[in-house]
Amino acid sequence: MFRIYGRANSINVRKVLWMCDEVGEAFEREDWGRGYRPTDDDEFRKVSDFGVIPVVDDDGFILRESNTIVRYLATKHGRDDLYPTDLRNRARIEQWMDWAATDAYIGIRPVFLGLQVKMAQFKDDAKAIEGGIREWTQQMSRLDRHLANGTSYVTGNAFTVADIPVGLIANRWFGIEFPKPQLTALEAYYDRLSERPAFMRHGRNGTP
Ligand SMILES: N[C@@H](CCC(=O)N[C@@H](CS)C(=O)NCC(=O)O)C(=O)O
Repeated sequence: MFRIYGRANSINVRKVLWMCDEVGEAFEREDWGRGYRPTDDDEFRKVSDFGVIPVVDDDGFILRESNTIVRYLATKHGRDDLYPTDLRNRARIEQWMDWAATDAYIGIRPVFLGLQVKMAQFKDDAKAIEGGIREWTQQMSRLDRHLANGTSYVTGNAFTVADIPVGLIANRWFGIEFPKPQLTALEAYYDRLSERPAFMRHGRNGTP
């Protein structure tokens, strides 16, 4: 059995849920993390000592890091269409997954935790929120320019695993209220992803 540890409203758990749905991986899920049982609980630490979700247990094989889990599932299911073995096609996908987890995420954190979660540490920190908005907007404008060059998905004209983290960031961008420029290629991309039932279930489901 494929068991997912983590709350279903976490952006990183949602990558795994979306991917399971895409490849038809049956799973069971336990709620762990903010608002549920804490990840420093001894029971969680027996599974993973890193204190973050998601963690998965695939018949005794424990794995963390959401993007790695997404790629693991693609390979497990032989989905070369979603995660090609061709060196350059694969590298281009990984480039976008790395961007989503690093440069793109720097600005998102203070904005999401301050404006959406209203976490004590961020909610009154206008400077951090403003800085986050500036940084996030710059990154999303870069993504918009890339998409405006005529590609339907981030790596070309086919949906791949790269669109999972990037699509969830787009969902968060459109789901949180703050002043933002109109990014029409990004809007079109968001609507294109919305043709996928798995994205509607685990991404564009009302939770940013
Ligand atoms: N690089 C990790 C980041 C994991 C992470 O930061 N997860 C957040 C949720 S999105 C978390 O564990 N938060 C603590 C909590 O919910 O208690 C991954 O991609 O899986």
